[in-house]
Amino acid sequence: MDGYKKKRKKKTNKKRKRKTKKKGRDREKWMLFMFLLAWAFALLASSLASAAIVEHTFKVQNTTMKRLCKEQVIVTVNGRFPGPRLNVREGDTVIVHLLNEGPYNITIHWHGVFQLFSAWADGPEYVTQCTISPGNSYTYKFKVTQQEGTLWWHAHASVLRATVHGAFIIHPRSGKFPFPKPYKQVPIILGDWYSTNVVDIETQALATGGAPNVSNAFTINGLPGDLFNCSRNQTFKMKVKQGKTYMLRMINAALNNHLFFKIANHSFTVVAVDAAYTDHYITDIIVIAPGQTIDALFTANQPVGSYYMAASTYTVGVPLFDNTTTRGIVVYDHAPSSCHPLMPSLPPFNDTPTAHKFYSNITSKVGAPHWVPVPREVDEHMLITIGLNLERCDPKNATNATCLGPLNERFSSSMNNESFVIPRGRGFSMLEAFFKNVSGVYTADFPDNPPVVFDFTNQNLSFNPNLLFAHKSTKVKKLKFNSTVEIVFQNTAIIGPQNHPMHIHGFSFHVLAQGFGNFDPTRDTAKFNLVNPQFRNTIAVPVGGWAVIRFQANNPGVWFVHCHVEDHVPWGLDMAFEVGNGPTPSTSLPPPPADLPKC
Ligand SMILES: *[C@@H]1O[C@H](CO)[C@@H](O)[C@H](O)[C@H]1NC(C)=O
Ligand SMILES: *[C@@H]1O[C@H](CO)[C@@H](O)[C@H](O)[C@H]1NC(C)=O
Ligand SMILES: *[C@@H]1O[C@H](CO)[C@@H](O)[C@H](O)[C@H]1NC(C)=O
Ligand SMILES: *[C@@H]1O[C@H](CO)[C@@H](O)[C@H](O)[C@H]1NC(C)=O
Ligand SMILES: *[C@@H]1O[C@H](CO)[C@@H](O)[C@H](O)[C@H]1NC(C)=O
Ligand SMILES: *[C@@H]1O[C@H](CO)[C@@H](O)[C@H](O)[C@H]1NC(C)=O
Ligand SMILES: *[C@@H]1O[C@H](CO)[C@@H](O)[C@H](O)[C@H]1NC(C)=O
Ligand SMILES: *[C@@H]1O[C@H](CO)[C@@H](O)[C@H](O)[C@H]1NC(C)=O
Ligand SMILES: *[C@@H]1O[C@H](CO)[C@@H](O)[C@H](O)[C@H]1NC(C)=O
Ligand SMILES: *[C@@H]1O[C@H](CO)[C@@H](O)[C@H](O)[C@H]1NC(C)=O
Ligand SMILES: *[C@@H]1O[C@H](CO)[C@@H](O)[C@H](O)[C@H]1NC(C)=O
Ligand SMILES: *[C@@H]1O[C@H](CO)[C@@H](O)[C@H](O)[C@H]1NC(C)=O
Ligand SMILES: [Cu+2]
Repeated sequence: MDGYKKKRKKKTNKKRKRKTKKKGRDREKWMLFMFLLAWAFALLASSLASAAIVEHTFKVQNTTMKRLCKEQVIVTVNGRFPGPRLNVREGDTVIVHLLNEGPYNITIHWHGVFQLFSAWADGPEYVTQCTISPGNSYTYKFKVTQQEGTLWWHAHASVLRATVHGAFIIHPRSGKFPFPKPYKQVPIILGDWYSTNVVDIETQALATGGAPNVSNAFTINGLPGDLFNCSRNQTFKMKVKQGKTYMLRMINAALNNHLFFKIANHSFTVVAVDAAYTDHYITDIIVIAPGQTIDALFTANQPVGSYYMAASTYTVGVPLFDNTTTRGIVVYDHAPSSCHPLMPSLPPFNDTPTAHKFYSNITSKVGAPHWVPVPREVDEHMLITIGLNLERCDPKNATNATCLGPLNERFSSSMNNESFVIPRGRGFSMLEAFFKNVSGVYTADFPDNPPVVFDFTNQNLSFNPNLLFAHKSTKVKKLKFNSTVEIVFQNTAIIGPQNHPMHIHGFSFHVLAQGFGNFDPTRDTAKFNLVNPQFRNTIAVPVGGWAVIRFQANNPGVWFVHCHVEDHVPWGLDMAFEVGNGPTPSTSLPPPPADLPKC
């Protein structure tokens, strides 16, 4: 943050110097005119805030932190959990030097950033880059354009994002929001905490084929809160002044859990989701899926006192989950120190009606900065089933001999019955293979439709042996530059129905409709909102239901598509789009940076 301010200042000073020189060269009678001109330019520059370079160094390292009465070595950026906050203005260029001084291979993803013509900086391991191994470095460089609001950055290798993440805030270039400027902006990063090494948990689960151990606590800005006996003094406190309006920049960085969030006796006005402005939506509860972000205003309009903010999970179809509650405190100025904060009542864990109302009710703000109309003509129609599966267990095969998944098999998951294998150990990332035309890393035959049509959401078929097993592959769907794609994400009930938050890299998409049961084109196409649908990068597909999205593939590269429930990623609930180059050099993928890590 400090670096950001310094750079900006330098630039402004340079400008001023240039102007002073010019002024000095001009004749006396022009002096007043020139002075006025310079003054006008200075005004213009400060209001339009010319694009700057925002430069940071991220040192990935082991850090010992104490939570829940136990010290734990975690991987952090610059020793912080959550990691450093990035503040940029729309139009700025971001340069982050990543130095890996930690024990694991790592990459960083800038979640929701469009990465227009900069796919090399997107980050998912073996998709756009090989990993940065311990002792090595890579510089991420990209421009942030055509979007503003709250996003975030996180590790995109193994499960390291559990502790390697932070806010990525894109301020309006003009300094103006399409609503009155809030008194203060406060990031609220919802995360989770594991009292053991998360990488060990994943390694163990992938070895056994079973479900990974669950987190021990949720956190607000890294703190579990005072419902945990050992974390009484690890409770996030937010001081407010009565009558003032605050903007919460909320991020769900938890690995596997959707979260309900409330502040006792206060309501919110949602003004943006996934860095796209929305119509003002008033609610007393926020529901946020892993990967999603929400900008919500709240006014400290209650009697002076203290009020808890609290979060717990929204979960359906998961037998074992973290059922704890994290909380922080909103403290009004002059609140008596002895007062007992009021606690909000959170919904039951499986309250799908509450979640669905929030997820489906918000609309985009037509004509707001960076608003994008829904493309009317569709070039590619896809129906993609998403859900869990099994992988056959073979007691005779050392690599998959342990069978702690359902039916003594191993957990798997798929999209259109293709269970994605991240192409490690193939010499190149998928993006390099695309750019250099190397074969053997992936194939371009991802199906447009499920291979078998069945009653997708029928739970009587959850353990039907003909439907359970999915083939392992690394397949992409090829798209022509600038083509428009419409996707029906259809949840299945295989193993059990769940809400899968689907994230697409490189694009935000319009959410045309959502519903329960099987998508029915004749009935459900009529429900499409083509006027002011949500514009998101992560859509929570209703449990036992579907969601329809549409986007324009205006960005060449290989773009990962996956469930943002971390457990489902290595099991295979992923695919990728390979978007071809446009007609000109400026609409094509540039060559890779010289320091791109090699496999
Ligand atoms: C970091 O911590 C991990 C897990 O505790 C440990 O295995 C590793 O040796 C440590 N590495 C460094 C460089 O300190
Ligand atoms: C996961 O939990 C099980 C049961 O509590 C425990 O035995 C195991 O050690 C845990 N795994 C890790 C990696 O902490
Ligand atoms: C927390 O402390 C209270 C009272 O000191 C005790 O009753 C409760 O069992 C403790 N809870 C845990 C999880 O240790
Ligand atoms: C609370 O903080 C104090 C001082 O920072 C520390 O000594 C104490 O152990 C902490 N208590 C708990 C329960 O974490
Ligand atoms: C949370 O889960 C634990 C163990 O799974 C259980 O003992 C406990 O009663 C649950 N608590 C709540 C509030 O559901
Ligand atoms: C404030 O919240 C408490 C606890 O949630 C509730 O009992 C009370 O009715 C609320 N008061 C007002 C004025 O909303
Ligand atoms: C929002 O939810 C309410 C109540 O469930 C419903 O009546 C209304 O139509 C919804 N609005 C939108 C835009 O989805
Ligand atoms: C596990 O072993 C079986 C039988 O050898 C094999 O068919 C299956 O493909 C193996 N699993 C994976 C992930 O390859
Ligand atoms: C064992 O499983 C691995 C993958 O898990 C697979 O590649 C290999 O072919 C299997 N070997 C045999 C003998 O089935
Ligand atoms: C998935 O593919 C396998 C073959 O790899 C097939 O046996 C199975 O029926 C297919 N399942 C579905 C749901 O399409
Ligand atoms: C891509 O499509 C947009 C609008 O649909 C259009 O404005 C733009 O010119 C197109 N770009 C190219 C290179 O065709
Ligand atoms: C880490 O990266 C190195 C170099 O690319 C590779 O050899 C190694 O297998 C990777 N380790 C893991 C655990 O993926
Ligand atoms: Cu999922």
